[in-house]
Amino acid sequence: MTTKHESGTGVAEKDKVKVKRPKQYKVILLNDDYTSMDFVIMVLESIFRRSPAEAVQIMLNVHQKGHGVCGTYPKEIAEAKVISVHQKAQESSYPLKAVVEEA
Ligand code: TYC
Repeated sequence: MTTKHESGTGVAEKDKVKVKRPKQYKVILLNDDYTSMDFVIMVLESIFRRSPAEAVQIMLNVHQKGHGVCGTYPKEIAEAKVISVHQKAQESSYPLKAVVEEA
């Protein structure tokens, strides 16, 4: 952004005002051999607000490739989502893991 102002010289000067957008972070879901597919789909719908069709796609992608992106968020939100995944998994005794990665 550029703003004009007068600093006493009678000449309007321009100051550059940098607009910093918050850095984005990916939440990556990791595959394992024990968490049920239905549970992963439920996590993707409830924590990551994915549609049922998107949730199935992301789950299958993680199941086949070993990892996959659930969503991209500002740092604090991404970290809070990882904590929610681990809490829900622990409640159901699943070893499901998620990690945050800079986008
Ligand atoms: N691999 C699991 C199974 O066969 C399903 C699964 C998918 C687990 C994605 C974790 O992040 C995951 N039941």
